[in-house]
Amino acid sequence: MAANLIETAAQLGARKVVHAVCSHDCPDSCGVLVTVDELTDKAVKVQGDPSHPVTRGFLCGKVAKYLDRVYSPDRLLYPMRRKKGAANGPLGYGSVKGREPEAFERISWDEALDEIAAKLTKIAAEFGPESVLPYSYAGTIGQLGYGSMDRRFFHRLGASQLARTICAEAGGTALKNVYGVKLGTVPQDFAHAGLVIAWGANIHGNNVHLWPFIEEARRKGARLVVIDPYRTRTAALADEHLAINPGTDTALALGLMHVILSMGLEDREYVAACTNGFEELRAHALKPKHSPESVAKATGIDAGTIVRLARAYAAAGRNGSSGPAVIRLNYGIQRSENGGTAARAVCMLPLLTGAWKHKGGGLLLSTSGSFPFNDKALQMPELMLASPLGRPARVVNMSQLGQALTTLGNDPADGPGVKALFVYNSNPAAVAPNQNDVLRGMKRDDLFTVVHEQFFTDTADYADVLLPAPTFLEVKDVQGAYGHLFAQVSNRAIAPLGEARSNVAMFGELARRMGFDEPCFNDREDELIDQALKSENPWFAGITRERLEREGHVPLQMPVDANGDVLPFSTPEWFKTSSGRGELLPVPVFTAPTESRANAAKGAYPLEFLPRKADNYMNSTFANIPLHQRMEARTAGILEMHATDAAAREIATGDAVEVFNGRGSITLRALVNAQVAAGVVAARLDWNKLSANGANVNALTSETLTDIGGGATFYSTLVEVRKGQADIR
Ligand SMILES: Nc1nc2c(c(=O)[nH]1)N[C@H]1C(S)=C(S)[C@@H](COP(=O)(O)OP(=O)(O)OC[C@H]3O[C@@H](n4cnc5c(=O)[nH]c(N)nc54)[C@H](O)[C@@H]3O)O[C@H]1N2
Ligand SMILES: Nc1nc2c(c(=O)[nH]1)N[C@H]1C(S)=C(S)[C@@H](COP(=O)(O)OP(=O)(O)OC[C@H]3O[C@@H](n4cnc5c(=O)[nH]c(N)nc54)[C@H](O)[C@@H]3O)O[C@H]1N2
Ligand code: SF4
Ligand SMILES: [Mo]
Repeated sequence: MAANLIETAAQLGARKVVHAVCSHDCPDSCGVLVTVDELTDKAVKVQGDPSHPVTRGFLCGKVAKYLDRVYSPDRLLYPMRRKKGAANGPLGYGSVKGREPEAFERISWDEALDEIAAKLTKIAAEFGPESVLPYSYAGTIGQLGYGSMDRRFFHRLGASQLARTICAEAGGTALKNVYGVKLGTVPQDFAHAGLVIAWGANIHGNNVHLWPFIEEARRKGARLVVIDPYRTRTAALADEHLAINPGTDTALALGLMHVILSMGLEDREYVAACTNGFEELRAHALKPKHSPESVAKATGIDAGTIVRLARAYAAAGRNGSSGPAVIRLNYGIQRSENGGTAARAVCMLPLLTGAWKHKGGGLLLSTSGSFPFNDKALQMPELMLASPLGRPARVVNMSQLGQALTTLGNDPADGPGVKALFVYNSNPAAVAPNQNDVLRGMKRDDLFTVVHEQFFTDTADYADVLLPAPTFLEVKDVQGAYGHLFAQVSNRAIAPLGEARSNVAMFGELARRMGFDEPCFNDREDELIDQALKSENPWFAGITRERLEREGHVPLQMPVDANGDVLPFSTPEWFKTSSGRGELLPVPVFTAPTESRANAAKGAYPLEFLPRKADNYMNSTFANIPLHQRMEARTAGILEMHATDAAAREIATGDAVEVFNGRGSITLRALVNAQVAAGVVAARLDWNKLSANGANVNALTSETLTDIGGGATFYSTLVEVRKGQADIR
């Protein structure tokens, strides 16, 4: 493969082709071939790696246009400092139209690092190092960029630890509770399925490289059923769309179990060999409250459909005439108050039918547990003991940033208030829940804020010091995936633009300024990659940096069956739970979210709100790129609502509407359509400063945490809607 690349480069003359990996927070982790003009060191083309078995030569719509992002005139290219006296807050549109915001002045890296080091040192001495809060998520999911030198730095400083819960903690923990490890059906094997259920999973929008395998299965007769309260493009392309009431997936899963178990459709042999707690679950699922009729009331899906789906699910793959059933569970259902239980309940379904035994059967939530990267070597938690604290620092939950910035420290037992916020790989001003409290916190005059970014994001608006970060074309990294089983090295295709510095380089430099003299702060990319790959786990056998550099992508050495297939959970050896089996206990109990229509009667906000992701953005990333904005024009500033709810409020398509609850209000334009059922309204995530009154959907979401894992509950949000404009704040 590498030989091919070199030949291609030679044919191209002054051009070379470099293998990189898309580092965005997406299950697909695509292999990307970057064509670079060697004379100008400019990337001239990006394409999906045709030799990567999951990328298969294509990129999603967002990254196919990636050069628009890399070479955007709006890139933050130099360190900057907020001018003395410049207001701390929204910078307005100037900051996204190629002009450097007036509030900032350019400084050198030396000045920036000196200032940050001096400030952090002073704050740590005065208030204790835990008054420093790092805030990062998955701007890059490269192992080094996501968490290596940054963690070493904050551990050595004694800064608060951040619980990174905003995305996947509830579902991830649920999967581990049931299976002991984050593994699932091999994505390529979806081509062999006879029934595919996309459960809280917008495959075509968020995970498009799974789609061709599903299409292949459908050409052979498979059906695709989508369970989603919103008519996503995945739902529109499916054989059947079940518009479930938000937050009621546990009820539906129990209803399906009720039908399967009352008809005796479970796989007895598999259940006996591979599960724990079957009799308890059976007794629980067979209760009348889980009958199709009762479940229909909670979920909004009629009883006949539930029976039909349960029978089809249990029958798939059994009679030899069709392929097995596979569930693409994604993280949609776990952004809900009881989302951990819901994910656990859905995860149990293939344990009852034994769908795991068949190629293409089972369930896929995440494959991230297949990659035994040595995070301990990368992140060195033992450095906390070398910090002035001399102990592990307290943990702050990132899904409650508003509370952390506005109330932490009020009770001395919780430790100091947050005095310094260091943001990288994230745009919390736009993506964190309960935005009004988050912004109130960020506006505090006594808060020192550093933001390491590629663009002047909503969070950059609140920075005291801004540092330029590179895109994935500009750095070297090593990456796994949460939607396939190939390890990859991402090579540096071009030099960092302007004065951008990688997370690794920036935190390494800063550590030296702070006087941290441990040699680990001198490690560079190659050393870190070697450390990341150093593992006793046989799944990484033979996977070295040199091999990844040579081959681009390398499959994990997973155990295979007699046919050479990787069939997770087909046999008892796969389970890593304490019982050594698929764990059906405790039995999942359905409770409607406190913020849901089931409980709406008690409050003034009767509508369930879906504050969605955009198909052509990546959370808040790409929201400022004109080309991507054009692809998302249909839903720009739009509230989608059902005709019944619109009529009841005398709202018509095109009307300005105020969407509000006790936490905030935003202004959108109504679009009356059939994307949502009556009782549900939907709008998508955007940058605040590109929104009507400077606030996005997260002005309405809450800091309530999920039942399991302490995750965010974006999709358990009640609102009311009225015609007219919210007051501009
Ligand atoms: N284009 C694009 N791709 C992305 C992203 C993006 O922003 N844009 N984000 C990336 C990230 S960070 C992640 S975590 C993954 C996430 O990928 P997904 O897990 O697919 O994430 P969501 O879009 O949050 O949720 C999926 C679907 O769940 C539905 N849903 C909401 N509430 C419920 C419920 O109670 N029950 C059921 N059954 N469904 C519900 C939503 O309407 C949504 O269509 O995608 C990644 N890929
Ligand atoms: N309403 C609502 N809110 C949500 C969600 C939702 O569906 N609805 N989804 C939630 C989910 S699942 C997630 S994962 C979070 C995502 O939240 P975030 O992780 O904050 O994701 P992004 O909005 O993509 O912002 C990532 C930022 O990192 C920057 N970045 C990229 N690469 C680098 C790098 O190498 N170094 C540095 N320093 N910066 C870099 C990008 O420019 C970008 O601005 O949002 C959550 N918020
Ligand atoms: S965002 Fe996802 S689908 Fe798009 S190129 Fe990156 S990894 Fe592939
Ligand atoms: Mo996410």
